[in-house]
Formats: sequence, structure tokens, C-alpha cells
Amino acid sequence: MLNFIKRFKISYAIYNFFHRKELLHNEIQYKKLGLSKKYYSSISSKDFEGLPGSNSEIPSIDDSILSTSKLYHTLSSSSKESLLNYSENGFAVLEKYLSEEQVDSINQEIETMLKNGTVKFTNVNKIMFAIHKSTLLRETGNNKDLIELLSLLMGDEAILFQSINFIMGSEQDTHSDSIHMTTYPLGGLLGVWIALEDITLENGPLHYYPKSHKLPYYMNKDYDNEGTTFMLGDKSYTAYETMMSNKIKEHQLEKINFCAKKGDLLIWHANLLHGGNEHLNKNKTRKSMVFHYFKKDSICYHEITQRPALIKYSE
Ligand SMILES: O=C(O)CCC(=O)C(=O)O
Repeated sequence: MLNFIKRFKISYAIYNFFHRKELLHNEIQYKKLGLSKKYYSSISSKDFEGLPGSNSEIPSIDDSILSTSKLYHTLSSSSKESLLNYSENGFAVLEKYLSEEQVDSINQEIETMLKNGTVKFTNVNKIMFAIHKSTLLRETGNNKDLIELLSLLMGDEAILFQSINFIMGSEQDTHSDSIHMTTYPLGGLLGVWIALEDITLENGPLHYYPKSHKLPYYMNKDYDNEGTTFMLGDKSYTAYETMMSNKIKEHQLEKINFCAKKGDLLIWHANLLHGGNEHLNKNKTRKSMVFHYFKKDSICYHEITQRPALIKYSE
């Protein structure tokens, strides 16, 4: 019954109505595109069909572009090479991006915030948006040199939108972030994942599929989940996961487990398929932190529930 009620778009519109400050910026973009939408309206990929940018180009990155980044010059040669292959592979690994001491301070901060109730777990094992509660985490995500580099990969300013902290593995099935944090134009999102301890096959590493970002952006229409004017589609999230698992088989994609060392950082493209392996040894933790960044002036929304993303600016 509750699931049926949750399919009425009007319930989200009411919620949005009371979040004007976090949504109003979209109206400028809607107007530019000739869409007759209010800040509280539902929005999905269907609204952008036929518009330029609904099928996004992958930016090309080369040494002359990356050389303008301060951070780039401090990286190991394999990290530099990884960045040079970003457009082709859809990911880049920056080894030892954070020092032991920086990671220890972050872990201490998370532990303290969990103990004193400043943050808590939601969606089973996720600590969402801790950047709004911790200056240290916010400053880590907003590090000037990191933002400069990410902005080069995106082709415009990268804006920190969200953080997720994990103590245990996510065990999340393979997905593209573009179904959860969709953008118009497509591709206006980056994920950054940082190992806050050494990761092995035992403690549920992140996995990803190189080059999978070149696949189409699979949206509601691809699994018959578009719904109607007033109702959301009736397919479960499992239907999306099954579709993605079939695409991986169909395209014979190679899976990489990211057995990262403490402080290593992975950047992934908006459409790179990734997820979390099973956390086999629950006596071990899998401390990690994810940041998601939107490209400036993108329209950001959740394709499945057709909700515009609330952009909250930290206090
Ligand atoms: O950390 C993980 O295991 C998965 C994280 C993830 O899929 C995401 O943040 O989009």
C-alpha cells in the first residue's frame, strides 16, 4: 500500500514546494530550455528528450589540459597516466592522495560524530551528507587543488553535492550513478572514492567496469519504468539492477576490484558502472568515503523518483 502511495508524483511536489531555496536555481535552466516547469515540478530524462545535450559527449583530456592542475604535478607517474586515460577508461586512480595522518584524522572525526550522535547510519550502512556536519570532511571534499583537477575532467566547475561514509562495505549491486544523480546535460557528475584503510577482497572492495561509461545512459524508459503524468513507474529497483547485470554480460565487460591502499582515491565518470562486493569478513571494517560532484549549471535529479536534487549549501 505504502509503495503504491509513494508512486503519486504529487507527494514529491508537495515536499519540493517546501524546499524552494534548495531548488529554485533549476527554474533559470528550465526557462533557458523552454520547459514549462516550476521548481517543485517532477523532472526526468523524458523531459529532455530531443534537446541538445541529452546525449552527452565524453570530454577529451590530455597532458596540456592536465598540466594546468597544481595537483597533477604532485602525483606519481602511474597516477598521471591513469588521469591521461580517464576519457578512454572512465576512471582514474590517484595513489596515496591522502596521507596516513589525514586519513586518521578523518576516521577519528567520523568515530566522534557517530558517538555523539552528530551523524547516524541511514539506508542500513551509509552515513549521508556528513560534509554538512564536519568542517574537516567538507574541506577535504572542497580541497582547492582537487576541485581544480575535477573541473578539468568535467569541462566546467565541479561543485561538491554529497558525501557518503562507510564503516562496512556497501555491498551495493552494480549501477551507474546516472540513475541516482542524473543530470541534464547527461554526464555532469563525478564520483570520488577514498580508501580510509587498506582494502582487500575480504572487506568488500568497490568494483568497477573500465570503459562502461561509453555505454548508453540507461534510464527509466530502458526498463519500462517511465510511469504516467501523475504516477511514477511501477518497476522495483531490482528490475534496474537486473537490467544492468544483463548489460554487463551482453557487453562482456571486465570487472576490476579496487583493492586500494589507505589514502588512495578513485575518480569515476557519471556513467561508469560500479558497486560494492560482498563484505566477506565482517570482523574487519571497510572504512571509505565517497564524494559526488555536479558540474556547474547542470540540472540534477533522481531519475527513478523524478525528483530534482536538493542542493544544500553547508553552514
Ligand atoms: O563504496 C561502495 O561500495 C559503493 C559506493 C557507490 O556505489 C556510490 O557511492 O555510488
